Parts: sequence; structure tokens; C-alpha cells
Amino acid sequence: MENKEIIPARTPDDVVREIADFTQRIKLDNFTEESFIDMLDEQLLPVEKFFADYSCAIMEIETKFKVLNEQFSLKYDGNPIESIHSRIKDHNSILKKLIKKNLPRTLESIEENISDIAGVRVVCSFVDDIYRLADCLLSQDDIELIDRKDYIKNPKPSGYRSLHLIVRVPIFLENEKKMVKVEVQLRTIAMDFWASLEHKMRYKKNIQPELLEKLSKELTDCADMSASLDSRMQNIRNVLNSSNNQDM
Ligand code: 0O2
Repeated sequence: MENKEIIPARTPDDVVREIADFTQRIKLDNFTEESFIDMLDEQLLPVEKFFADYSCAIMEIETKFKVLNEQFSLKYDGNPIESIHSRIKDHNSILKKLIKKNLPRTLESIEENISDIAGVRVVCSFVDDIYRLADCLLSQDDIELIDRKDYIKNPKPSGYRSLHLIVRVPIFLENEKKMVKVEVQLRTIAMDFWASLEHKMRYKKNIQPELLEKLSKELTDCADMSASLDSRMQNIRNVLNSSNNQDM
């Protein structure tokens, strides 16, 4: 039999150590004043510009949702959007993802391979509003759909539910138009409540494996209950809406 070298999988500790080595290598103390300015010009400014493009893309997507929210509130009863939260992925999370996926640590690689550098989370009260908003966004002719993952119809084994859209949106800079990727997560208040608690549990250190298993099961149960709550609330709203129409 062929004698193959076995490469052990990286543990989370290995990843943290690699991040520490990486940050050590780019320590700013090692620069003289002149080389520090050169380094800023040559290296940091393109990086700042890189992330600024994602901030602009977030503004574009947020504005689109705010406009839809306003329009829907005139047409239907109430605003479909409860809140919008946006973020640029932090540098450590980007590096962790590059290491996990064994990707080159370059801006080109980040741009090509990481779809959630810019993230916009839209929280609604009702599931129907999620699909209505998603359809309206995707029907706009400047929006390009890259990927759609429906974790509401097909929840993750953990119980995670949300509708994910990876889109490209144009940003108009001084002399150019650029298409920039944004991950949009649409979810109900109940889904958001669940996901933030589950996220806390996943990133909690020093938690005993038996307790972690117990809490994960408990959270999966809670996910089922919250899905049922969303569905019952949606039914109540449907009945209210149809009785409003009959009254007219
Ligand atoms: P963070 O801290 O939110 O940024 P990808 O790795 O993105 O190329 P993947 O893994 O298929 O591809 O992405 P997925 O699972 O479709 O969606 C990724 C994001 O969805 C996560 O981002 C979370 O924000 C959210 N998410 C997905 N699954 C779960 C889950 O089980 N629980 C919770 N709480 N959130 C989830 P990040 O980058 O993992 O983290």
C-alpha cells in the first residue's frame, strides 16, 4: 500500500496561534518613521479602500430596504422591517475563514472567496414579509443574485433559520462603477433571538462537552417552538388581513 503522509487537521488552538504569529509579523514597532509612512501609502491605504467599497455597498443595500419599508408601510398596514443591522466582517474572522478554507491571504482572494465581508441583517415580524422583501430586492435591475440559501424552508440541523442572499450591488465611485458582494440575512424577530443566543453558546469558551450537548438539544427544541410561533402569528395576521378586506 502507498505510504501516504497524514496531515493532522488544524485545531482551533492552531488557528489562534497562526493568527498571533501573523499579527506579530506585521507589528508596527518594527518600522522607522520613513518606512512607516511608505508602508501606510503602499499597504494600508489600498486595504482601507478595499473595506470602504464594502461600506458603500452596505449603504446601498440598507437604502434599498429602507425605501421598501417606507413603500410597504403605505400599501399595507405597518412597517415590515423591525430593524436593520449591518457590519463589516472583522479582520480576525476573515483570517480564520481564510485559514479554515486554506485560501491565500490576499485581498484578491478575500474578494473572490469570502462572500460575507459586508453583511446586512434585516429583521421582520412576519415570515411572509421576508419573502416579499427578498423578491422586491431581487427584482431590482441593478441587483445581481449570486446565491440564495433558504434556511427557513430547510433549517440547519442546529435549528438555525434565516433566508440568506448573496448579491452584488453597484457602487458609483468618482470614476468608476464597481459591483460589490453583500450577504443579506433576512429573519424574523424570533429567528434572530434564537440565533443570537445560539451564537453566544457556540463562541463560549470553557464549556463542558456534556453541558454543551444538553444546551444544543435544548436550543434545537426552542428553534422548533419558535418556528411554530412564527407560523401561528403569521396565520393570525392573515386572518386579520382578510377580515379587514371583507369589512371594506
Ligand atoms: P458570523 O460571526 O455571523 O460572521 P461561508 O462559510 O459563509 O462561505 P457557509 O458556512 O455555508 O459558507 O455559510 P452559511 O452557513 O450559509 O452562513 C454563514 C452565516 O450564517 C454565519 O456567519 C452566521 O452568521 C449564520 N449562521 C449559519 N449557521 C448558523 C447557526 O447554526 N447558528 C447561528 N447562530 N448562525 C448561523 P459566520 O461567518 O459563521 O459567523
